[in-house]
Amino acid sequence: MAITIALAGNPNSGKTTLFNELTGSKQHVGNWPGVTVDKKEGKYKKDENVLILDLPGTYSLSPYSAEEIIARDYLLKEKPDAVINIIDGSNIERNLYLTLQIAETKIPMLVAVNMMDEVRANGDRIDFARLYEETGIRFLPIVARSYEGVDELMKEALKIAGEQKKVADLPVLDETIKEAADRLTQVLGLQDDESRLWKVLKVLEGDKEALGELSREQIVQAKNIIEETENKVGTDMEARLADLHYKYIGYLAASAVTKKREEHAETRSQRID
Ligand code: GDP
Ligand code: MG
Ligand code: K
Repeated sequence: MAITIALAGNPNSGKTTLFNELTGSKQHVGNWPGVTVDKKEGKYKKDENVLILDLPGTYSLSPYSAEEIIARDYLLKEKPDAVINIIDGSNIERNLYLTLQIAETKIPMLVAVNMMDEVRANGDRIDFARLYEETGIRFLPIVARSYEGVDELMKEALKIAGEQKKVADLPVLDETIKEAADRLTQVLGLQDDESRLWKVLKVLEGDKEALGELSREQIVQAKNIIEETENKVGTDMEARLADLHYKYIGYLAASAVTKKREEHAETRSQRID
């Protein structure tokens, strides 16, 4: 039986470079907009029972752009056996937002921290053991462009795909939002649903697609919970949830990343081959 591994990441994180290496494809890696909107799949060159899928590059799994909708629908409806979330190691904070979103889908995942050549050249340090300790998710260093770490990455990806070990809830929410999430879980009857956290957070955010799946009665009750919680926290729910996610990301980065020169975050976007 075939195993499917999806590659998900921000634009320019190196997904296509990794995809081409894994599938042996000689295809040119382009950077122009829209190049990865097509769903690309290929067989893992070292095991033809493994299918590799290159998802469109996205910064989140919101239902706003075509890329986000493709990536999100694929992860939630077709469900790969595992996700390799590839992130740019020289820009960890920005990339971790998508990581948290994928973690909330509960699909077995690991994180490939790419561009380690640049991280090293910048003199930055990443504490991989700490990232694992904090999240229970494996973070593995790679240099996709020169195949460094790629075999180890695939070995681990196939292991987690085989074990089907779900990602645990990360300590992102505060008590007030947790209480709202628990109440909403009851209202939606989601106690034993493995996508509970994802669904509840999306409804709390007012995500159109998630709301579209509720009955009218559930929408009324959800809106009540949202309104009461917004009154308690004094800000709208979408902003509060974004804040909590960024706060956790800030904490993770502060715990595990040591930057030698801060200015690199800015010059990095102008990187030229
Ligand atoms: P995608 O948008 O996620 O598909 O990213 P690409 O695979 O197109 O890569 C974006 C850019 O980063 C390209 O110029 C790649 O050559 C470059 N790149 C990919 N992997 C690495 C790496 O490990 N180190 C460095 N320095 N550059 C890389
Ligand atoms: Mg690409
Ligand atoms: K580059």
